[in-house]
Order: sequence, then structure tokens, then C-alpha cells
Amino acid sequence: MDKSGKVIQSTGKWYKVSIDNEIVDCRIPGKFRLKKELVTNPVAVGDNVTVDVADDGKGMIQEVLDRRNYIPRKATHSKRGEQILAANIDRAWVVQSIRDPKIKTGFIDRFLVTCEAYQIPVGIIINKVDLASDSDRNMIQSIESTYFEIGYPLIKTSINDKNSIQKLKRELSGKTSVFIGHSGVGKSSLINAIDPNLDLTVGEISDSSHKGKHTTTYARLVPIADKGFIVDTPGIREFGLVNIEPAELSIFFPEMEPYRDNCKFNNCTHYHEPHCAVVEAYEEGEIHPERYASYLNILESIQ
Ligand SMILES: Nc1nc2c(ncn2[C@@H]2O[C@H](COP(=O)(O)OP(=O)(O)O)[C@@H](O)[C@H]2O)c(=O)[nH]1
Ligand SMILES: [Mg+2]
Ligand SMILES: [Zn+2]
Repeated sequence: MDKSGKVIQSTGKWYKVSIDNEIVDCRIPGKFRLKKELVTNPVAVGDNVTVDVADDGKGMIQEVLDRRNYIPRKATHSKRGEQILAANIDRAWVVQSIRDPKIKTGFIDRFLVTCEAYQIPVGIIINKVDLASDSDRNMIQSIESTYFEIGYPLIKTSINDKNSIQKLKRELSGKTSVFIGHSGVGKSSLINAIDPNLDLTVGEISDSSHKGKHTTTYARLVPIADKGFIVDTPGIREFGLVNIEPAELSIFFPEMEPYRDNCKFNNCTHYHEPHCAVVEAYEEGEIHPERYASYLNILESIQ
């Protein structure tokens, strides 16, 4: 009888599948590779699969269940189409630190747009709040209210504050999560704080310094304290804004949703066009100035 499980690691040849909390080494039938799909990997980390487990304990993956969502990665130039870095993500978290390095809301907004475009629920973690000065604290408050109003969860954390770690732990419990953010913001430290058994290396040099070495690195799901997974890979500091048309960008800014259909032009980019309902809403204070500035920045980069 087939068993169901979740792919937690892949080398392209072998797959490790978690079935009832046990790890089973699996292969895929050759026919999986022949399917003319747009993606370059037929089975990805995070996929829910059914497996036929043989008497020797090895498995053969029978079926990949429909993906709820996935994190794309631009396939290397030799290949066609998209590579799936990880599938079935319950929430992606953009991790920023208030200082060292300083928080950049532009990065947050770019990341939120990508997650909206790929239908990945997303939240924001502001780490190292123990380093905040008084003026930083005001800034945190203003950032909090901006993102709260448009519906994104935001958690303030410090590895020196147990309560904040507990709160984060509750958010991640039983879910498959992914942390994205620049080197040094504290991703590994937070994961260690949540599950000290993992003992990830802290303070390692920038992920980008390994570029080239890791061109074929696959993602891995790391089980955290027996409930939930965190996607681990050095290759997802940022995932690109692929295939967003300028006139579609505002779809991925939830606060523009109530206005965008009222513009005079239906291909309005909400920038220079006359009778733009989004610009009017911005001028009336319905859209946060920094979010609109981010919108224009991203618009410029995709035009
Ligand atoms: N003060 C303070 N330092 C932190 C915090 N979290 C991480 N750090 C420090 O920030 C540095 C980078 O952390 P690391 O986890 O390696 O960041 P990563 O590159 O995002 O994985 C290390 O020196 C950590 O000790 C925090 O909440 N407060
Ligand atoms: Mg790290
Ligand atoms: Zn408009």
C-alpha cells in the first residue's frame, strides 16, 4: 500500500521523504523525467508525495500531489523553464534587523510583491530589537502600523528575549516556513534560538561569497523541534521579480486593490497617467508614502 509523505531533501537522483516521522530514501520512476512540463525538476523539496516502500526499506515515489504554491528559482541558462526551489510553503518570512545591518523597507516591499505574485503567505520579522535606540523604536512602531494596516503579520524579535522567540516559535509550529534576508540579519541565530539542537553556524560570511560554488545547491527542509520545517538553502537571499508586467504590479500591492479599477486607463501604471484613482488615494493619505515610493522604485526596475 502506498504511504504519503513529504520530500525533505533532493539530490536530483535520490529523494529523502519524511513518512510518519521516518526518513525513507526514494527514487522516481523514469517516466517522471519525460513529462513535458515547464519546470526542470519533477519532484521538489516540500512536495507531498505517495510512496511505494519496498521490503528493503527503499521507496519509489508514485505521485506528486498538486502544489499549493512554490518558490521559483531562475533555471540556469543551460536549462529551459523554471526550477522549483521549494513547494507548499505555509509562510515566507522576510527577516530584517533594526541595526547591523540597518533595516531596508524597500527590500521588504520587493519581497512582499514576489510572495504575492507566487501566492505565498508572507510575514515580516524585525530582529535585533535589543539594539534599537529611541528613534529606532519610533521607526519600528511606524513600520509596524504601516504593515499591520495592509494585513501583513510582523514579529519583533531578539535572540536575547525569550518571549519573542516563543512567539516566533508558535508562528512556525507545524508549518513549513522559509526565512529570507541578507546575511547578518540573524536568520541562523533565530533558528538556533527556536531549536538549539540544530546548532546552525552563526556569523558565517555572506552567502554571496559562496556564489558559483553552489550553483546546483538544492534546498532542504530542516525539521524544527519535531513540529514544522524551515527551508534551508544558501541560494535564496532574494528571489527575483520574474514576469511582472508594469500594469500588473499594483495587483501585488493589496492597499491599491480598492482603487486600481477606477483609473481612467485600464493599463494605468499609477504614475504619470491622468485621472489615476491610485494616485488620488495616495494624495488623500490612503496609501502610505513609503509604500508608494517602493511601488515607483519597483515599477522603474521592471519597465
Ligand atoms: N544583538 C543581537 N545580535 C544578534 C541577534 N540575532 C543575531 N545576532 C548577531 O548577528 C550576527 C549574524 O547572525 P547570523 O545568525 O549569522 O545571521 P544570518 O546571516 O542572517 O544567518 C551574529 O553575530 C549574531 O550573534 C539579536 O537578536 N540581537
Ligand atoms: Mg546564516
Ligand atoms: Zn492608476
